Amino acid sequence: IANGDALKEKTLAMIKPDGVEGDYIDVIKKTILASGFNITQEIQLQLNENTVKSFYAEHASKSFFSDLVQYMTSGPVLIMVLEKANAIADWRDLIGPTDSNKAKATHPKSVRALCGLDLQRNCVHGSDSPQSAVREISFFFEKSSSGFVSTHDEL
Ligand code: RTP
Ligand code: MG
Repeated sequence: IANGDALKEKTLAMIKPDGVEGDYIDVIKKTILASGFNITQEIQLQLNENTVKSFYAEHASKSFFSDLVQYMTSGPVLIMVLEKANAIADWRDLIGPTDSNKAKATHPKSVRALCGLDLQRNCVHGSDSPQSAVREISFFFEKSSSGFVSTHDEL
């Protein structure tokens, strides 16, 4: 393939409220860029309850769902679209396991080891499959005549 762009893949990354509050935006972005991703879109938002419930709809029946909604609405988040070959799996590898304490024990170089606090407050999100990535990118961004625009109110 002559054009390397054809091999690229996009994923949705988010720095969650604890990551923004803890001043981890710059170090996480540096890690992202040093790992070969391009950041093609970014927006800082204050999510509301309905937005979080819809975004994390797959977890609606879980015991932790109401805590998750409270956590994700507790402050602004930074949402980014990351692009590179194998972006979806590579970003999941880079962030590490869901539980930040496990990340610290078994994946000490991961983002969640660096900035996560516990099982819930794990500072970052990543799409978990190609289907999730498409859904999540179009959840927050849509194509318009002027390029990609946010479908939510910017903070
Ligand atoms: P994410 O979707 O945010 O990238 O996280 P993940 O795939 O690693 O984990 P997932 O199972 O999708 O869970 C979504 C988020 O819910 C919170 N959580 N709390 N037992 C608990 O209290 C619990 N388990 C999960 C975390 O914030 C997790 O990232
Ligand atoms: Mg998940």
